[in-house]
Amino acid sequence: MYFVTAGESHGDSITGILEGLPSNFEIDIDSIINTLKLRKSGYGRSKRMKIEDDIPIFTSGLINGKTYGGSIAFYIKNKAPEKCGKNLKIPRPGHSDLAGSLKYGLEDLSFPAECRGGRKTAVFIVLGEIARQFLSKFGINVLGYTFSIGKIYSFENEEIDLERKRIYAENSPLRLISKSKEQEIKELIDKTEQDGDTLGGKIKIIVENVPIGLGDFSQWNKGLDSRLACALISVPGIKAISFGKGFEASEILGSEFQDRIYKNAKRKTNNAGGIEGGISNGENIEITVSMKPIPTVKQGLDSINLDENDETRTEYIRSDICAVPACAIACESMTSLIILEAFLERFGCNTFEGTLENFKTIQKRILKRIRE
Ligand code: EPS
Repeated sequence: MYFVTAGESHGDSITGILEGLPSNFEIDIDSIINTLKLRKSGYGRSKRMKIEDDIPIFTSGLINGKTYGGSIAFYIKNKAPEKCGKNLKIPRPGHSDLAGSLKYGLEDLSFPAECRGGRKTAVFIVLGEIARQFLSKFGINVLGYTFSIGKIYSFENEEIDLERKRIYAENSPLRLISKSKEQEIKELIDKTEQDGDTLGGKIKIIVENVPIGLGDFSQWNKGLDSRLACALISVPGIKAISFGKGFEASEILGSEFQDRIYKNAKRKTNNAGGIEGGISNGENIEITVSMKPIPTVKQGLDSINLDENDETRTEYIRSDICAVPACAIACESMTSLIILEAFLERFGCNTFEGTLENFKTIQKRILKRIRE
């Protein structure tokens, strides 16, 4: 399986291609459109979200909504009236403006961010939704949700199952899994907007019912955690990733941290976050990522005019105040794509039915070994 994207945030359209899905898998396009709507609707998003429709147009790879083996290609038309290329001369700290333009010798500094900006997450969400739908046929559920915004952490209700958490998240303007702190966070976003500033936050991603054996221990780049980390750090704004207890792990003794193994390979803790030695161990995969605040800020930041090398302040048109809820969906999508890639390596066949057969046979073999 392989996926690529193309397009600019203010260009004609943004595009995605996904290849390597087994045939005879039916894609639910309405559900993809619904997730794209959720991506736009988070509290703190920019006025641009009201301009865009975000409807994917599929141009290949599907016959009557079902895969047949050919690459799936689609595009989302941009509606924002601005044309690509703003003749930007003052690089915005935190964007790819400076380093990207110096690298490629660009006079207009806007193009690197046009290519790498947050709008590309719409493409990843279409790709990721296809992956999430595929995985759900095998009982594997993936959810990304907001854990904190700024310094405010939402209370986590551990009692409810992942499907209930999804219902909460999809009905929350902040993609929280409980009502706790919702009002406080909204007020923080409003105040930050008045101050002409922006906010980041933390996102949790949970994968449930993960089969044992996804990813590999043989090479540095084959580990499931290596691949998830690579994909998640590519989401615009993500600056840190941790699996399971993550950063806390360095403060815990070895005897406490390790997830002890009991009869039938059962565990009572999941400090490792479901991956040991680069391979899924059957526990939930639990990841936390940290998103930095949006780099375009209304109050302006110190920078230079690159043509004149004069110190000045950045210019402002508009920006999101907080895009953590949208980013949580993008992280869910990237996780779904990597889990599906590893899933197809282990169980994949040319057809959906063949994949299901492989899955059942291998799962049966593993369960027999640990249950008998
Ligand atoms: C973005 C800046 C804003 C965001 C954009 C990402 O767009 P604009 O420059 O047009 O105001 O709204 O995100 C999207 C358009 C989107 O669909 O997510 C940036 O600087 O990366």
